[in-house]
Amino acid sequence: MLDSALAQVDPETSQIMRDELERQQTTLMMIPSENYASRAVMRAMGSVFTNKYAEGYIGNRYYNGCENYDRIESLAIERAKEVFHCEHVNVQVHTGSQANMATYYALLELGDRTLAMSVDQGGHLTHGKKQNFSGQFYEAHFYSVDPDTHLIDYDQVLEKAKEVRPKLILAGASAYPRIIDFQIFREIADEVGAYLMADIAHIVGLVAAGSHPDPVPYADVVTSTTHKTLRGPRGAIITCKQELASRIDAAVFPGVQAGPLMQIVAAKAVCFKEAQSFGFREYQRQIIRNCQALGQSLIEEGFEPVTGGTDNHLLLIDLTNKDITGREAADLLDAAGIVCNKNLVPYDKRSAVETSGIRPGTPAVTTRGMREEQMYQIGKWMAEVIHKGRDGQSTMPFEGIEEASATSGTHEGHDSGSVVSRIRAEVADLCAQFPIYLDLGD
Ligand code: DSN
Repeated sequence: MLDSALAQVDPETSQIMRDELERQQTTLMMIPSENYASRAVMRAMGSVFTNKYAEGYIGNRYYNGCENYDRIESLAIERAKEVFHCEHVNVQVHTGSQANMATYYALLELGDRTLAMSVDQGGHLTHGKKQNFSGQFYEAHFYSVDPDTHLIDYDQVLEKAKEVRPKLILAGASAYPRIIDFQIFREIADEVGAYLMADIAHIVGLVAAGSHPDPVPYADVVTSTTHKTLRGPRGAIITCKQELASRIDAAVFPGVQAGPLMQIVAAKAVCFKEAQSFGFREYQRQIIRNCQALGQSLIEEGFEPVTGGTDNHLLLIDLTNKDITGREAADLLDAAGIVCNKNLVPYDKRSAVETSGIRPGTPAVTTRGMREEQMYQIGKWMAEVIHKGRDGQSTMPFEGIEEASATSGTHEGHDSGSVVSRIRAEVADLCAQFPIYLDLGD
């Protein structure tokens, strides 16, 4: 990766890459949609498969010389089918958003009605937001979470489905900390004659490991990323029933894409193998245990997770009772080396730029080997940063880390800036105990 060839050809890019490696090594990656891909996955991404066009599908390409591309795509498909027990899978689709776009394109006519969770309640941009294709080309309707429990209210989804009569119902979220019941969604879809699409971009690893109910038996189409809890390359897949296979494939190519990224398809093959390997199920279970431990630590500090906790890999923390916005909190935490994102909470009174919440998650820190004990400590650090770190703190990550290391452990009586600096140093110490990519910096 960071080899001498790159450094010789392009020292500037090489240096930025080294800086990013150092950032990843010395900070806590707590954005729930991020993870550390394995060396094997990264090797496949940076391989000779990047050099060739392979438009078309196996045995039916538009360019010559694709024999190894057929082999690698077949391998990825075979493995994906073993992992997801699906009838058909498209492994060419570039991203989660394009997977959703291709699905809409395959199943809907322009102007058809859709029903999904809105982005301000936990859904995704591609689930009908008006600035996105899904809100511009289709008539998007939304179901909400319950105003008190913040859980999906399946009775309300049914009521809304009967009122809207959508052609497609979408189950899935980017910021929902609880189990999604795909069987109930299937029953609702059947009641109104709609397609059911499940977007499991976030929870895919949990699903693959049996730690979250599986949508494949219930949904007509399932879309997913491969780089979040699945820990593969930045990419996506679509699985579907056999009868929709040719429509989905045609929607991906030539519908919304041309040449596939075959180096990414190769890396998907690797990640599907890793998802069947010893330890993957336990890894996914540990993600959940870690998230619950983090939630417990934060609850003890007076924080309020939306729905009271989590069943999955993320927490949505409502900061309203802490008199701090999500943006301010995320910036402070970033300065302390705890990288998470601001997020709207259901029925948020603030804008998407400010927000009232943060959305910490545990897939990446679990990949580093951290357990409940470390999550408990991270929760305490988060609380201290949010409670005491606000005044006088630079929001520049890393600033003051050397100085803070020297004074680590002498925090009583320090001002808010030094609270952040001290915790930044303690975070770096913890990261050093759970190293990643040690061999990459040479
Ligand atoms: N950006 C992803 C997330 O963080 O949830 C969704 O696309």
